Amino acid sequence: MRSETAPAIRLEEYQPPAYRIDTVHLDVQLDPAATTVTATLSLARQAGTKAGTPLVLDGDELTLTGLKLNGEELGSQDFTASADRLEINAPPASPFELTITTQINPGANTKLMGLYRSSGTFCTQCEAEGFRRITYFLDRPDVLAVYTTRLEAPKAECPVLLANGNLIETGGVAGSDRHYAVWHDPFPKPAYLFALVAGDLAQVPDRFTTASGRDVELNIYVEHGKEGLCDWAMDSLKRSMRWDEQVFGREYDLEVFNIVAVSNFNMGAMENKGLNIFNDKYVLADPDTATDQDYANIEAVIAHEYFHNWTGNRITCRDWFQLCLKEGLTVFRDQEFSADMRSRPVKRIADVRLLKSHQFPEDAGPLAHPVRPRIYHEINNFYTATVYEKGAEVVRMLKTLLGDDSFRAGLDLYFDRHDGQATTIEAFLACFEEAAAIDLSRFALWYEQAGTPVVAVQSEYDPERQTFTVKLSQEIPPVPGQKSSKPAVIPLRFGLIGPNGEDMDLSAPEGATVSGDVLVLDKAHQEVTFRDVASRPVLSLLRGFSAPIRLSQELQPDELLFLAAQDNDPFNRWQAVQTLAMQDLVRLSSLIRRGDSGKPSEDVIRVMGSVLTDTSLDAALRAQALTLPSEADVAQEIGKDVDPDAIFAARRLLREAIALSHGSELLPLITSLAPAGAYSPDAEAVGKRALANRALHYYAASGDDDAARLVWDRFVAADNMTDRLAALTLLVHDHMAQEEAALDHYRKRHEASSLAMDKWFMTQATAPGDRTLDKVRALMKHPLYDSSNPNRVRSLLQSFATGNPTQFARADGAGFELVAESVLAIDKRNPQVASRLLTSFRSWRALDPQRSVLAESALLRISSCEDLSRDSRDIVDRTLQ
Ligand code: 0A1
Ligand code: ZN
Repeated sequence: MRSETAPAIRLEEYQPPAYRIDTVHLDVQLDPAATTVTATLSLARQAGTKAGTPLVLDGDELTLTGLKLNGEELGSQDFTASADRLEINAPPASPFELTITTQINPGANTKLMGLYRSSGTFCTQCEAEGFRRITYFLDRPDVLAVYTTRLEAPKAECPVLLANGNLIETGGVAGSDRHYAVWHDPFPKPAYLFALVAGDLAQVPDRFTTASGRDVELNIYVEHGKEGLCDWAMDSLKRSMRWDEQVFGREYDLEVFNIVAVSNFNMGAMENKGLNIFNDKYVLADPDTATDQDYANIEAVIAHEYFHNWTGNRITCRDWFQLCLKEGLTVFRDQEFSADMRSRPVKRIADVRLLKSHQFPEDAGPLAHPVRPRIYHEINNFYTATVYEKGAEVVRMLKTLLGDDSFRAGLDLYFDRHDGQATTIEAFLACFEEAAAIDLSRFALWYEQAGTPVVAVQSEYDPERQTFTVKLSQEIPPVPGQKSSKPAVIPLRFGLIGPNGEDMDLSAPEGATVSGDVLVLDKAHQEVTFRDVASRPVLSLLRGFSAPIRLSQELQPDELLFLAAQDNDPFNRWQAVQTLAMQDLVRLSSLIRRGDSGKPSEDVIRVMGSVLTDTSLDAALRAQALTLPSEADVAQEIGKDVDPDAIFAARRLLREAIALSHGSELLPLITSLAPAGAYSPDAEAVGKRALANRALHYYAASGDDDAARLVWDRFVAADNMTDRLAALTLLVHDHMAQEEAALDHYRKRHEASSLAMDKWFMTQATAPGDRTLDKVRALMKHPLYDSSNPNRVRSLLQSFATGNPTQFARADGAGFELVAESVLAIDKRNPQVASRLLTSFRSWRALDPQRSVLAESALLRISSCEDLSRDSRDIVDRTLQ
């Protein structure tokens, strides 16, 4: 029999909790196989709850071993208990105390939710619903309590004992080898922010003085021997703390801020109050094992988790439908932080690339959902690019519409008014409405409607009347479960560029609200007329990607070339280069599909040449412009009847043509750009390495011996992981003669570093060519492959499924089969990792008929599994619907 779909939870059915929990005292006796948790909860009926209303607490795989009410053992007639529920039939009318004892087995917890062990360290993950795997509780974000946590464990095995808040007591347990620590967190919090860590870890200490002069102790805890890999994370933390004070006026509020890095973690990191737990991939770095991208990710994730202290912890979500309230806002904040730390345009390009490659396909496929969903079956499946990345775009649009000052005033009001509360998107928006005296009821549609709006643009210049008219229309393509949609409020940043390349000075146009350089499109169709326009301008629209939309703008090739060379907005300049390349790749793929041999456009080759040689441009920006749209980007643009082999061949053709035409410009870029001095992850050095490696990527396309030798030499001589991995990727993905030698060389050098070896698995899993599938199967048997480690599974299988379109979507279906088999195997251990992997099928309907039939049969095979987890059941049901 097929496993059941979990019941639907609906936003409209939200009910406040019947009981409050004011304080929680936890006593945790740590033991790998039998940990005892005694939770003492002080409870009270909420106003409006009838006396005698049963108290129903959530549980998940729990064993109840004791239960007292106001200190008295409860009789079996007074409650019912099962692994996932504890009901007290008739609680007292006045406030009461419940003492619950449970026994759990952290060593057997392979789901990595609740209390589990990662390489011998006890740690927890409670978001979204993991606390109920530790004790019975009202495990919902609108129940806020003050926690005191006492941890006890053998001192030799667990010298480090950590929980949320401030440390208030430590000591030895008389007559035993055990010791204890008591932590108190004065800030009321929901259970999902609870955390504890216990183990034998090294401590990397530091300090921070807040703006108001309070001294905060900072610590990063890591496995022994990894202390030297924490400098960048610590530096990022201190910069985040200062930046949040300066830019948002937010100060840290406890005496200590602890970070723990663990090697087994389902997601990136977790913002538990005062005790952030991280996937070690977002903490550990040195130049030899971490790339520039890793350094940037660490900076961003450290900042993200730290910023949650205000946006998420001090102010949390009323229910899980409001997840974007904390996530969208916090992603926006971390994006702004990174933009301030580095080049703003380059950061914006990277964020938009991520949005388009992850969120746009989600929004265009069967897993589409609004930024604030209205229904879910399994909340773990809603930690999505839509909630996070599109959620951040919505906050960014709010800032664009309101202007910097009103936006800040609205946020200040939000922090003042809702501190200590669990709240909603409505309450958030109300703060901006009040601060800016503006009606945001139409804007709020961004939270309600799924799908990416398509904005069509046509323009006309009338030389006689000196008018420039822009016709705009918007539409959201059909989305599952959303039959119709209303026009959204879309801020379009723009400029009209005159023949001299300068933005024209314009007076307010007719037909739309324009403030500064932002035009607000808020109707299905709108016509905007600019007067006194002396000559035909080129319209640069959606500057800085001011809204998460698809633009359908019929620009002539000469206009695109003009924008690529002249636009004052660096983002749109990059976008123009990308659009030119994209148009050519779409054209070439369709020719190749028909069996013709296409010839790349001279225009594109020329533009790429001018980017290569334009030293007035930032190196990082040049590297971004020279990066062709990915295979997945092109597939998305084509939209239906996709043949990944044709797209691959088109990209290869264009890459070779660029290499052939600009061979002489490439070599100097490769050799002369090495930043001087010791490795540094600063923006300038990163930009230089990116450009040199991009040039190498083209240079290698010639396939000749000189090129192969240069790539190998750079691989061997590299003094940092960025250059080493760039060269290794070329050797392996271009199947150069020294492919195997390079993989061996790398393995020997990095065998001891799990994070570096993840890259080794990933490089092989993403290699094009028919041999990859067998290679991936062989790597699954490699001694270093570990199916219980989420990072390792992601580095091999997730990167195969999402980063290797021609092999995942092989025309014989073997790629789909491999991923389906893996989903089924992993699902038994770790449903969250399995269901994530399963989302790689989300664009299956866009494939050509032969491939989509094979993808469907792999999905049906998963669906027919009898004991699928609710996580995977939810994804497979929605993907097939
Ligand atoms: N709140 C974290 C993300 C997170 C979500 C769920 C997790 O376990 C299932 C873990 C982390 C963040 O936004 O960083
Ligand atoms: Zn977050």
